[in-house]
Amino acid sequence: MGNERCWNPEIERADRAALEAVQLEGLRATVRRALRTPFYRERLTGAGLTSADDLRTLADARHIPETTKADLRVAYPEGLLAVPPEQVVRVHTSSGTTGTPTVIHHTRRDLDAWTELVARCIVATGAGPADVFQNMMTYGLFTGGLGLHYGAERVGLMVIPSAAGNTTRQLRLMRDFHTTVVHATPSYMLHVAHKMPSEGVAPGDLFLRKAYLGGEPYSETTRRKIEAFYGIDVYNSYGLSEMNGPGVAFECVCKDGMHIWEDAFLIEMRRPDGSPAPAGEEAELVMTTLQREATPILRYRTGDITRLLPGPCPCGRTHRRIARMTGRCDDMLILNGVNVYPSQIEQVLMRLPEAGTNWQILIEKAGALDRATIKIEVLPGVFTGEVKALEALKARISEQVRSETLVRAAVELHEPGVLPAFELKAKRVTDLRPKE
Ligand code: DLL
Repeated sequence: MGNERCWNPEIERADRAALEAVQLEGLRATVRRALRTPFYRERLTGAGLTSADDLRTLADARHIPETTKADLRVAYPEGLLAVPPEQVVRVHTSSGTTGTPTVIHHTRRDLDAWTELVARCIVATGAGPADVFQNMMTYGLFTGGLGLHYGAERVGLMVIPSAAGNTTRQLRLMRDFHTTVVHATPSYMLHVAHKMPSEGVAPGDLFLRKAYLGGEPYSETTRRKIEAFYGIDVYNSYGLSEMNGPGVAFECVCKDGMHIWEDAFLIEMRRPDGSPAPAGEEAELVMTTLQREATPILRYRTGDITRLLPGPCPCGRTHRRIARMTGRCDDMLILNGVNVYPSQIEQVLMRLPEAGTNWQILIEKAGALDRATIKIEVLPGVFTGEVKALEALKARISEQVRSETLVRAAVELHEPGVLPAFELKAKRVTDLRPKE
């Protein structure tokens, strides 16, 4: 497999020394840009880092303060902008809209660099211009849609920008245009599989060969289940909006861990106490952008738990591989691909004049999709009203939660004192989704 085709063989197969030289240059450029932003200027000078020249080796990155999602929110909307506004050509924000989202600005070169990374990922899976690519990810502020779109066009695949949802139409497009590669969340891919019998479509009626699945965690068992049902190869794709979106790490034809593009991102593995984890140990992935102009981000704590895989990959790419994510080190939930923190839901609920003090969210699987139910205690007076009024209240709560967090949830109203009370930390989330 050593001769697998690469989009950019020079960099994808670069030896470690060459790669590290590119990284050091990228790190210095990133710190130089970061020093132009109000947020990082204060942060970096506070840590005694006033010039990018202070960084002599990659190991010096340890002296740079870490960045968290909360920091990015504080910097909203332009505290991290490192270029004049007229150079910005696009903006993306994180999913979920309550409170302050995290914002990533892109220059034309940033979009070009992101497109290049995605092009590498696509070619690494063996796809090429003869393929028909149906992009079943949400287009918009969410990076899943546009992120893959331009990379696929650059490689020369025919792109069907079908976006998420409308399964009947997705299946029709797949059949009529002979789609060979799809991009979706694993839950949506399973949902389509569940719907196929009632749509009168069998896997043999389709022309599918590959699926790029990511945006949310899934297991090796789920991968195999999807592969067996459709008769295709599934490639794991990892990314996050703060690091562009998809195109951060992707499996190659070996399907054994995801190559993380190290010329674009400096990676560190962090133990909970902040110390570096040795290769092979599960730890939090921390990332620094090395190429981005508009929004440089230093030592970003992704919250995602993974480990570096040892040894070279038979495909010949030298960029290291990370294992499938095994969890998060915070309480972020991913519901049908939408990221949400329980605190965001709480903010919406506690603004309601009818709300009592206690609430919970129950998460289950309904077929292939995640189903959320919010149970909330309401003030005693509420239950003296008519059934119709109670139904309207439930619908209003559900709508407010949806419009502010993008999470669709059923709502149950309860009398005060019915939900379990907690003396210390409240356990708001009951997640009954199978772990496999
Ligand atoms: O989910 C970007 C993306 C879109 C990646 C499409 C891949 C495909 P965010 O909405 O910012 O961005 O969510 C990022 O989702 O920190 C992980 O917790 C989780 N995540 C993404 N991909 C995977 C994966 C996009 N393959 C957050 N496995 C990340 C496990 C994943 N978790």
